[in-house]
Amino acid sequence: MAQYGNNTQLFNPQEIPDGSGIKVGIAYAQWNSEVTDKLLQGALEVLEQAGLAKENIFRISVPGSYELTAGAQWLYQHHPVDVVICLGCVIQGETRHFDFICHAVATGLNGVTLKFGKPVIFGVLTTDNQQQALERCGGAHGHKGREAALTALQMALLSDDQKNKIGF
Ligand code: DLZ
Repeated sequence: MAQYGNNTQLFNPQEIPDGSGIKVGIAYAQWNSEVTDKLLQGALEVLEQAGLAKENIFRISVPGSYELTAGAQWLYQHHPVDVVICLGCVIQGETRHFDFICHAVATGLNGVTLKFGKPVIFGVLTTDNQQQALERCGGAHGHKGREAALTALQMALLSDDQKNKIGF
């Protein structure tokens, strides 16, 4: 099984679980789209490798990471998804905007998990500059979009397991 904390060795296709029975929502932010497009592409590749049909992937594009919370909430309200992946990239600027956005999206997404009792995967990069972000979506530091998709599959399957154990 893939190891967390060392994602350079992740994503041997043979290690990706069978996700053919899973429905996934993806909310992704348009800010820093040169990064979030790569995160999205990596996540979609993993879901495809897991055997998800295209019609079982529901996407919503939101303006910035701050809006990911609303996107995640709408996905659970309007689509029959088992798990939601949120993809964004917040880059430190000269002002404190970074802190407010990061705090809001982290607490917001956690709130959606608690409200719906279903997993929301935090695929939001929070970096000092664009280079650090690019290194984390297919560069020296792995691929956080692919990693988020794998986490989503694991969480969806885990919650299926839990349902089976307690009989509903
Ligand atoms: C305004 C803003 C800034 C300064 N930086 C980022 C960023 O680095 N990453 C990101 O995803 N979004 C940023 N935004 C936009 C906010 O997330 C949000 O869309 C606006 O504040 C409007 O609510």
